[in-house]
Amino acid sequence: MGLCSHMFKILRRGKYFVLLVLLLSVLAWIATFSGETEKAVLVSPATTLTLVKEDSLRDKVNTLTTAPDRLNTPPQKVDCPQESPLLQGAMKLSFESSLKLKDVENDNKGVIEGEYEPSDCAARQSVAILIPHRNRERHLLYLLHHLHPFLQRQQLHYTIYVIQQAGDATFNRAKLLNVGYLEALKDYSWECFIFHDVDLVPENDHNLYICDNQPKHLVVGRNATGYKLRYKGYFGGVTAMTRDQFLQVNGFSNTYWGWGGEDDDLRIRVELQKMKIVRPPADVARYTMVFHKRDSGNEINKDRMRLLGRTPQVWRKDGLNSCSYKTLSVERLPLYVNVTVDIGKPQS
Ligand code: UDH
Ligand code: MN
Repeated sequence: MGLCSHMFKILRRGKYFVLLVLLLSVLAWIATFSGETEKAVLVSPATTLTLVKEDSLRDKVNTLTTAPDRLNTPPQKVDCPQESPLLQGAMKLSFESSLKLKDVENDNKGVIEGEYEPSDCAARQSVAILIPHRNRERHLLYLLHHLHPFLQRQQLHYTIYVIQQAGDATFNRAKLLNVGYLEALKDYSWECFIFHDVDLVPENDHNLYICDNQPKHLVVGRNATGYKLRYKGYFGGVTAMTRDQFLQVNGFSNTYWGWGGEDDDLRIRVELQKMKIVRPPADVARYTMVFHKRDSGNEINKDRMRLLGRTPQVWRKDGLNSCSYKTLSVERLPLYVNVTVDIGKPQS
């Protein structure tokens, strides 16, 4: 009798145990099944198309290659090394008048719609290169020719954006760069922005196009100025700021029409935020400026000193938050995203 009741108890417990196992299996099955449906939705072509715009090349490739029946998460790439093994150091630059856009496209097959990322490691930063532009096609070609391989040797994930000012009103470099920042962020959540003159070509790939914890000025020297800083506090030509640093200073002022002042204005904004401009060593931060004369439509801005005097009072309301423009087209060309924009004209 004692033995019987003992057996009965074990059987009853066993029943609950079997029930529990069954319940757990059903839950596990549901979890797996819902995961599968989510993946299946991701690879449906229509959804992929809308997602692709927002994502990086890496995400695009992952999404497109995700097999519907795959259970595991995609394999993670290892981080690219702290220092790229592909760097070459100082280079002698040449600007061949026979160079064609097609040549540059053929040399950069890994670039798709201006975007590139290393195939074998995860880039340390995602960087948007913004180039203000009007009527400097030859300079743009030379820059693309040198900059694409340069950035690839640095193992970066990047896209080059060219912001074209439409019409023939006075040029406004700073406003174009604000537009570039706002438009690039519609594509991807870039963590770093490089504001880049079209005619400055970096000579040394140890000059890293990544952002620091302080705003970075990349042009210490250029051929035309004997490779010396133009003046103390100069913050023009090529600069690197994180998304957050640029937002914190409310971007560039929109009010500098014509040549000069807008880069000093940005320096004042940075200083008002108690940020400190950093620069790479002088032997690395060297550029060749493709020779040019002053452009018509970009005459010296005689009002720039007055504008600089009021920056501390107006920076909060003149900048990214007041940048009004009309995007006329966004063309995704093989080597860059071409944003053509109507930024208006100077008031009065
Ligand atoms: N830019 C254009 N188109 C223009 C004007 C300016 O694309 O019509 C852009 C371009 O990216 C350029 C940048 O704005 O690199 C800065 O303009 P800039 O190159 O004219 O400025 P920089 O300080 O030259 O280099 C000043 C005039 C040079 C006079 C030369 C006489 N020695
Ligand atoms: Mn120039």
